[in-house]
Amino acid sequence: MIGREGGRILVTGALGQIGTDLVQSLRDIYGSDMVIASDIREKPNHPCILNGPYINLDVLDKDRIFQIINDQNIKIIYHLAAILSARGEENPELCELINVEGTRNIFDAGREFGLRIFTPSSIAVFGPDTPKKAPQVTPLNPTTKYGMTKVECEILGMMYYQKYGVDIRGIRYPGLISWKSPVSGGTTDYAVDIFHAALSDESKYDCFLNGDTRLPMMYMDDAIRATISLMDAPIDSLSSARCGYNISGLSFTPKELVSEIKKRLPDFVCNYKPDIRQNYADSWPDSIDDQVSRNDWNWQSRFGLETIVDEMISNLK
Ligand code: NAD
Ligand code: AKB
Repeated sequence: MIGREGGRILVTGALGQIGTDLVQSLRDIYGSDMVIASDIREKPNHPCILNGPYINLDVLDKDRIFQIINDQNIKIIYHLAAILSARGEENPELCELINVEGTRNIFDAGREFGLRIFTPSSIAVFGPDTPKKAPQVTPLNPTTKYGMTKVECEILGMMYYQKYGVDIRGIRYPGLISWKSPVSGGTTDYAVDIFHAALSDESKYDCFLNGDTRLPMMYMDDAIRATISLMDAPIDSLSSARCGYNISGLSFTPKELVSEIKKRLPDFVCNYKPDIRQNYADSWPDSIDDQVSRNDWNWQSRFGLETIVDEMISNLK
């Protein structure tokens, strides 16, 4: 039995940065057999995924999604399969296809089978005209293709909720910092890569953003707790932000992160060599106003910069 619905949980895109952590947390709560991890990649090799069921699933294959939901008695989906910002700008057609069509397939399954669905949004929904501290409600004019797909999915989610009663919920995640899996394809990835580089023999990193780029960030443990809390919240406590709740962790610049790392690893050297990802970062806000999440489902972050740096270094060592 899972939550209110009874039945099992399916996680799409489970081999990515969030899935690796989320699958483990869900299995700790509900039991390994109740949580089916899936991804387009065929062979998982991570211990967090190998300790329970795994299915190969492309979210563009609607028939197979429906078949799995039916055969495995799925009642809840955490839909994480997506293309992130940097990879999305390299291949906008693929980004549109996977992020929007893949999500529409999951929403259609929600409509057919009466599912509860979590689908992440991102701070990338905001654009250069957003105030530096992004409000929950503000015009959404992203300049990246990735951000545009996230806005489309928030709107689509509200449409499926209002028209068909599908219980879709989402969070606008900031950049996430974690140690269990490597990251790639995003703009906030520097804040994970930098720890791997700092702990390497060379202890040197070429940062692809300039040192003063302030971005909203969050430690993965906070993000997982937010995700599970939102999915557990009573449906009538949720407001019109239900498909894209702002949540705030902390904000820092690469220079501030480097300074914290150097307190623990004094020989570490970081050079700043901004590339095209600087443009994406420059279009996003510095920080996030998350008052609506605090009011609706009692959200509050726990991890600050010093604790995150301690945790990353001790776990990666
Ligand atoms: P990730 O890139 O690490 O993982 C995505 C996974 O999706 C990969 O394992 C990939 O193999 C899989 N995938 C790609 N195409 C697929 C397909 N057609 N069918 C099935 N699987 C497919 O991404 P992540 O960081 O884990 O992000 C998960 C979600 O959270 C995404 O929607 C992302 O936009 C959102 N998000 C992430 C962050 C972050 O900092 N990690 C921030 C904001 C929002
Ligand atoms: C990315 O950098 O693309 C993601 C995000 C903020 O959505 N981490």
